[in-house]
Amino acid sequence: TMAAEKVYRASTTAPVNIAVVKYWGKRDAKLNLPTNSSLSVTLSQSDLRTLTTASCSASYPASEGDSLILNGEAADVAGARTQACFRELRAHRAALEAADPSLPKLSAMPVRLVSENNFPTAAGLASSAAGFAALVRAIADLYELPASPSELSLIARQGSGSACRSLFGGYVAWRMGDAADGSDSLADQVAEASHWPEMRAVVLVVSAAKKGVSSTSGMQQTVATSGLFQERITNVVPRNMEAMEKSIKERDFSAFAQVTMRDSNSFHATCADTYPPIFYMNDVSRAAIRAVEAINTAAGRTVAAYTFDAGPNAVIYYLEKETEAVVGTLYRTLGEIDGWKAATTQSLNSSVS
Ligand code: 2P0
Repeated sequence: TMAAEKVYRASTTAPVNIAVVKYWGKRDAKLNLPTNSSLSVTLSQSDLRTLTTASCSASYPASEGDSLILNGEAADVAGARTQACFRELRAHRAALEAADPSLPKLSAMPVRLVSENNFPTAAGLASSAAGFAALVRAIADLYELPASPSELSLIARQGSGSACRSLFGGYVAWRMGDAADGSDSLADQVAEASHWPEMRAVVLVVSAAKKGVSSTSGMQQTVATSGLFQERITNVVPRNMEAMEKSIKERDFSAFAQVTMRDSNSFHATCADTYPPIFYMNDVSRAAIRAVEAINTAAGRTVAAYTFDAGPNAVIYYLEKETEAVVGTLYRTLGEIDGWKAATTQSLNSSVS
């Protein structure tokens, strides 16, 4: 019949987010429940985003099951985290279908996903966050689920922790929650991007190499071995979350920048305190820190903030009016440093969206 051959389809994009108070540590590895809350800035979709199309049809052979083509190549969907996302989204759709028998039975059809990043997946930028956020929203749109971004963040979190923050633009908090089933571990928006339209970020790509220690295993090792980690989750992060939210509400760049840099340093210190130690930053990363310090000293104010995730690349936050002082100086200074001769810098002066 015609109905059996119909292909249902939905496309969406999800942006990359870069944390200014970092997620590092799980209290439940299966549900991706964190040991601390975190806060991120969502970058502009024109610069860094994943585009995903989800489709389903009764004509797709059941024997093929669900599938994903990522950047033109077949990718695995059998992993427990991807399976958790599919399972939850299908259960929501099945509930709608049970309540309204006139709805097509999409929940019984295989899903095909086609996904593409507009930035190099290997560059060590937060591709899993945008990837799982796009996967979840594309299927939720396909299934016409009446779910809010926060409700979808609960599902995306199970794909990759940081993905829950990519369901919102602007400034986004992931509240750690305390329920054992994870029902209160979700993202909410602290402020729209338009609240602070002068905010910019530049990404300095040090290395396109894949990172040595994955975030998932790195944070497990930290939780198991670092004493400094206890201080971080008990005192440092709660203080940083409060100061960060205040700085955003008051558009206080100096406070925003100082908390951002100190939280990045605290995260990398707990990595160094992990046994055996984990090093994500390299000499080139440290040169970028020195360059930012020199810029702030020369300005007599804090006009730039660095932050590093689980890799050597730097993200520098600054305000639009300081573009020349920050980005201009950064490129000139880093050009004189040995490590940067082989490095590629990428100007992604993004307004957050
Ligand atoms: C963050 N990172 O808050 C921190 C800062 C890396 C350093 O979230 O195991 O890929 O999938 O939940 O989300 C990277 O960890 O880890 C991360 P999983 P995820 O952005």
